[in-house]
Amino acid sequence: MTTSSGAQDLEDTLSTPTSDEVAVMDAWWRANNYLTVGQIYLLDNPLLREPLSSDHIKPRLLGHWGTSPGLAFVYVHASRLIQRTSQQAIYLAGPGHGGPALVAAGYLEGSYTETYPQVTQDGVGMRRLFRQFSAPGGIPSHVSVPTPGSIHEGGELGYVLVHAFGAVMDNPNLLALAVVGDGEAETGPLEGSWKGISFLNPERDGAVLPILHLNGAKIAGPTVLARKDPAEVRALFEGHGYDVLEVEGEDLPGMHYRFAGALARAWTAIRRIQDEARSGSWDGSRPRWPLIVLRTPKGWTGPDVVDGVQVAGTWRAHQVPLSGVKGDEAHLGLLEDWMRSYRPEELFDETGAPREVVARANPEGVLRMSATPHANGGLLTRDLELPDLRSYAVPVTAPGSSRAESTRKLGEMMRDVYAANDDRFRLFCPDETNSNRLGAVFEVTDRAFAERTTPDDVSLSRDGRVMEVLSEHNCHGWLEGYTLTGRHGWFATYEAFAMVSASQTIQHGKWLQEAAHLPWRAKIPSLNILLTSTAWRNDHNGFSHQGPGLIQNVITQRGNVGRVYFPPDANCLLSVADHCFRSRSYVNLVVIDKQPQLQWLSIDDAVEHCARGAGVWTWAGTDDGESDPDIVLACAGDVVTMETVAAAQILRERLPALRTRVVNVVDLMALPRPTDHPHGMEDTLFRELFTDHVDVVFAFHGYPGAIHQLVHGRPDADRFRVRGFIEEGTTTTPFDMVVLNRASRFHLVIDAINNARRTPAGAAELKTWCHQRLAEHEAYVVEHLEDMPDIRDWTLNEG
Ligand SMILES: Cc1ncc(C[n+]2csc(CCOP(=O)(O)OP(=O)(O)O)c2C)c(N)n1
Repeated sequence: MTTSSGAQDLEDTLSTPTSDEVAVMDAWWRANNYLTVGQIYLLDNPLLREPLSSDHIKPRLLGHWGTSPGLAFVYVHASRLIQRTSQQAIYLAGPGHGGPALVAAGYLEGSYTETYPQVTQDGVGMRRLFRQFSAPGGIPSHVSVPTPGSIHEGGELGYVLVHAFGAVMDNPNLLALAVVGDGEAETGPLEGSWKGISFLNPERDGAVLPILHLNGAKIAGPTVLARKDPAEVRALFEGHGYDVLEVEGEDLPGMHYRFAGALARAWTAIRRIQDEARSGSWDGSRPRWPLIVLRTPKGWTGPDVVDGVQVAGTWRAHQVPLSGVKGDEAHLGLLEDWMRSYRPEELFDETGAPREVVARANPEGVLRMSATPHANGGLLTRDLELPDLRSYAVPVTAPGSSRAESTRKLGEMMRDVYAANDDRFRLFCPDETNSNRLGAVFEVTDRAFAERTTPDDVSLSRDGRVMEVLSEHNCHGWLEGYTLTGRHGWFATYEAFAMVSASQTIQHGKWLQEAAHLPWRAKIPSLNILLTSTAWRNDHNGFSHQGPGLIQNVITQRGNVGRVYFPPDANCLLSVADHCFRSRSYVNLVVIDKQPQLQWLSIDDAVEHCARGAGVWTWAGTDDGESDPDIVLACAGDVVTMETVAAAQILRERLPALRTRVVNVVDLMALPRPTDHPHGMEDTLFRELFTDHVDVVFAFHGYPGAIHQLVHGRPDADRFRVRGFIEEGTTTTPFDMVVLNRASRFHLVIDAINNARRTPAGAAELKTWCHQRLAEHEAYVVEHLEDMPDIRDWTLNEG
């Protein structure tokens, strides 16, 4: 690679800060450290205008000191880089427990006061800043949603790089600075996330600069990478494809000069890679992106030895290095010495405002990392250009008379969404796009891949924009980073393995939940998750592939962020997907299998049915709609819907005197009361569907307990008899799956008879017949290794 002389000059200037620049950075850093300590310890006397007394100390000392000085050190150096280069940058703190440092950064940059005007840049505001931290009615201890500039709370460690990579995809001008904790680097998700560069395209994507912060310790012990021979660490990351730059020490100002040098090298390397790619002189090989390994002591600049024990540089510095300060004169004295060591009088003027020497470190306006719109992605969101969902409709002449692979239709829709939105839509999928029948997207784009390709590869190129990596953590985290910075996407995964990233779904849901309370946070595109290859149709893969657990997680979340949809066929899927593409700030779970399945509703009926969320399928039952039925057969989920409609047919044909009503639920969150979820249907509608006293046999795709949880508080909720996935399964036939879980059409018929308000003549005989059919099935599948033809090829014969 060649370096132009202009670029070399810039690198030289960047890598050799003047003593004035170092003084400014050091002042800002000291101010930040001072504010961090103040947030952890002080209730009052924020500027130390009087000697510290125990009255000034918080009753509960909460927060994490150890990581904070390192985070602030990197931050101020990044700010200088931004000042010099106007680089758009976003800062992600992997060790998000360093919250006070990032809150202090926003405060020093002025954006905190712009966001929260009561936290003024003076003594009064500083007192508020200190008191609110980790306090009831105040702000959380991490780099959480209320922190301006944050898209990454870092509470659950492991996701900093996935968020960073997601943020820069299709975001060519953005640099994501991602500080990785050395403890965090021990987590599975983080270990897998270094591979992000194998999917990055310098021509159209931005860059991630990982800064591995080896401060040596985690909560209670050393970290693996910090205790390794540095040569091994270097080899590890070189093996991942990075160009490793190392900075080590605690000497000042030496560290400022050395880190500035490393950052300058890293940044110019990134720009060189991008300039080459964007000017057409790139040979297409995967660039060696820079990575900085920063070795500083944990708790750098904090108390060295406390009560005769070494604290700085050890795990003891992780949280609150001086404990019991309120009642311990010696510790109080140490705290005062510590805070005064930053020379606050040099940093804050008589009013308490940051002095010029501090403020000069701040970039301007939206270039301040705490004010970047990339961290408030809704501000940048542009709606998707969406095709007309009707153009993908499956013709349905009669319900249940023909089969189609529903997700294939969604794939066609996604293909056209890709084509119309080549800068703001991506599909993320752990190696299953084709398997999940979404392969139509490959008609317009490839899988993204920055590593070597061979002639045998199909739909794989550096220009591809379908994100396939065999890591649910990467897929989920990339999509989160992508949507948090304002773009749209879907994560499509086998249902069972959505549990791999379930914790991420939960954490993102929490983020959205909190963001909903902050008017300044603009709504972002929803996190859309397609759960396919579902439990019921993983008869070929077996028990390990059968697990609908994510549904349970999402419905259990607090508040109104989670939505769970069970489109029973292709047209309903199209309608639900169209809604998800447009929606904002939700977690949308869409559950539907990929195998050929019966189609029920025309596109017009599907749109109407999905808009209502639930409705009576009059053509399936024998209910006259005037008086109450004897039994309600309800269903949510594609396979169990088929079983329900089949059960209703059996009852219609073999026990016509029993009045049945079939209710299909697409929007699961229509079931709870409106006070419990915004989608909850009004009581009158609930009664129209389910009556208020007739028993309901509910066939559910997921675990039965979910329905009981959701209808809690509805009239006579005990009348709901739920069949669902009860952890019975194996490698067997599709129908055997519903039989094993006692949710087959025959089980539903027996349940209906057992719970109906009337028992018409012939009911006992029909139950006997059902038992016989089940016995027949058991014998047949063992003998023939497939389902009985009348089950396998069943279609609805409208009576
Ligand atoms: C997934 C996860 N496991 C455990 C924790 C509890 N925890 C909080 S901080 C921490 C140590 C972090 O060490 P490191 O990443 O090195 O950060 P630093 O030393 O910079 O504080 C642990 C284990 C967590 N937050 N997330």
